[in-house]
Amino acid sequence: MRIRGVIKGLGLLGTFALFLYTVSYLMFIRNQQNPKESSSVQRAAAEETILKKLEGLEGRVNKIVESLEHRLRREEPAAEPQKELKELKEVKKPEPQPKPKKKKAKKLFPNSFLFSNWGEDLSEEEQRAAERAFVQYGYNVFLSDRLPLNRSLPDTRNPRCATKVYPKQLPTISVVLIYLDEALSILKRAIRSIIDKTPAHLLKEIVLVDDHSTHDDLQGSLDEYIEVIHQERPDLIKKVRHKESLGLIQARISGWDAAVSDVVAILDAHIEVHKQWAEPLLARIKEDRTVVLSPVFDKVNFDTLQVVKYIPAAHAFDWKLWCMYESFRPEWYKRHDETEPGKSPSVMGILVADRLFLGEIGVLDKGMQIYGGENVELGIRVWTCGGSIEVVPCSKIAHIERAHKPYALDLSISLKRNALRVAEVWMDDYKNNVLISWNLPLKNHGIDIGDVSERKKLREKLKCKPFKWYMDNVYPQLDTWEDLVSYGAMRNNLSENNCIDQGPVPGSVPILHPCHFYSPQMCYYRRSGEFYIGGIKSHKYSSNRCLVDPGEGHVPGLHDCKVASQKGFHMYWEFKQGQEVRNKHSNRCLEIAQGLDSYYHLVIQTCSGQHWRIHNVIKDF
Ligand SMILES: *[C@@H]1O[C@H](CO)[C@@H](O)[C@H](O)[C@H]1NC(C)=O
Ligand SMILES: *[C@@H]1O[C@H](CO)[C@@H](O)[C@H](O)[C@H]1NC(C)=O
Ligand SMILES: [Mn+2]
Repeated sequence: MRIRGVIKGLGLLGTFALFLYTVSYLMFIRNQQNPKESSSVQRAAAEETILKKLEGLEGRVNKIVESLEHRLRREEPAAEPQKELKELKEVKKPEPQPKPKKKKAKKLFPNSFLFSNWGEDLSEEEQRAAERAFVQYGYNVFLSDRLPLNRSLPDTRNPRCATKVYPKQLPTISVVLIYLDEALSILKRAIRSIIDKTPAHLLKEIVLVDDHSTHDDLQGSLDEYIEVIHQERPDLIKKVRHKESLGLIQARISGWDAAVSDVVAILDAHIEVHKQWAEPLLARIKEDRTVVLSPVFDKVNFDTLQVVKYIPAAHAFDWKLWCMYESFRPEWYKRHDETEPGKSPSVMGILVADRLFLGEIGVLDKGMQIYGGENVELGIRVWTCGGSIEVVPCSKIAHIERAHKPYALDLSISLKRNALRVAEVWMDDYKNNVLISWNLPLKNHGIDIGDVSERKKLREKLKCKPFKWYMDNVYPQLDTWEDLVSYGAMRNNLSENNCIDQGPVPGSVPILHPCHFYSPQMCYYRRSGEFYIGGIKSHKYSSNRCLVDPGEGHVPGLHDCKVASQKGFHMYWEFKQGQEVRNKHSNRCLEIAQGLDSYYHLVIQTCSGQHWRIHNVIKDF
């Protein structure tokens, strides 16, 4: 699963400092560069990547602030995904080194993430072995191989969870572990923890789904371990091995297919379950077989393998269908009982459900490839076709957030395709939002999404509710973009190779820049008259950046729309395709004008009848 994870690692202030530092670094790069000299696509792409990360980070910092405001007394602030953090570490100032210990070995891999917080005392030979395994697996296998399989984990639950009493008679559970070239000791530890922490009379089987691993130890050595387990628990473990790698989604489906118990839990294999993880899930499904559940994940650091507690949160997504954490609905917080299950728009990937019910509603979309989007499809389908989704705070799973994944390098390719399937089958008129979010044209986007007819038939057969119902009732935080009328690059026909661009970040002055069509140049015009430059946010609680006429001078402004609105800035514009962009208050226009340097600049001035075109029209405006 994609880990838009909550990380405590850096803490709020650290994250904020890192964010600000990076922003100023970016500004530095931007200022170094004359916009007229840098039209190369590579440059733009590099910029785009940095900006994307910044956007992501900014969003998350906003969320942190929000969630802090939201629940000030909680001990664990939400933070952001490890992936972005890691990449950002490259611009982080080196921290002062602690005093060297006596006869410490030379640091052989000073730039490896593995050794930033771990491995001080290793010999050179050990460092080499640890680094080799880390590069291969994305987590610290060297350490894993040296920890007991039944190591104890801190109890990170709310203390009241331990006092809850669950019925003795509960549905039985099949635990499915999906893996592709997982480290043997990690997989064994997952198995060990499931056996040790699940009541024996409830644990019917563990289904190992091997998505065509190539490592030898996942054959012979794993089988030896299974033999040992089978001496105490005959036939507990079932192995499903794929003849070729089918991807995470197909692997999950095949795991469900092989399972036979009342309830199926489909998990990653780099996990350890916590004490009493199964009972709250099984009790909830016993009450209502149509509820699909997720435990709360704790993070296991990929380097130290230590457990970091995460607070319970809902699982949701943006319009690209990347998954992310989200607040529960206000009702959950009002109850002031952190042990109660909370409603959730979707799951992150790991899921626990009544086996037959999951089958009745169509398991997962078989037509999806590799990774991503299947969890959102499941979320929408379960909610609109008669079930519901909940996150269960008293059920905890420790999950390693890997530094890198074994599946395809660029997961966005499969996610994009899968997201388009979800849009086509489930989102009715709102499917455009997925296309807009991926910056694709509404017609002829040229991406083969495969056959969706089976999925459409399923939706009809189950008589599922419209997507509008889902947004109104399950995920109202999502901005429906209903009054969005156009999007894409904005060009003036006096200078066709230049595009409106958000300008330096941080900063509040949009500019004219040679077109590269990446997100800093994406514009969005709403029927309300708001003009966003440099991206559009998926959620109502996030803020976009609005073009404003400062009222005097000729320099256009670009400000947080909520702030601009509070301050009464002139932020509403009259615009029709191929016509002028005129401010509704000041009556001045956004135009381009040649400066003393003979280049065109973006200005606000008395309208002279200039013509602008935006790349994509959603509806006539
Ligand atoms: C781990 O297993 C060993 C051997 O069975 C046992 O002696 C030890 O107490 C166990 N440790 C924990 C933390 O359960
Ligand atoms: C820009 O477009 C307008 C309207 O189509 C046209 O009248 C004008 O000549 C164009 N200007 C240039 C420089 O092409
Ligand atoms: Mn995982």
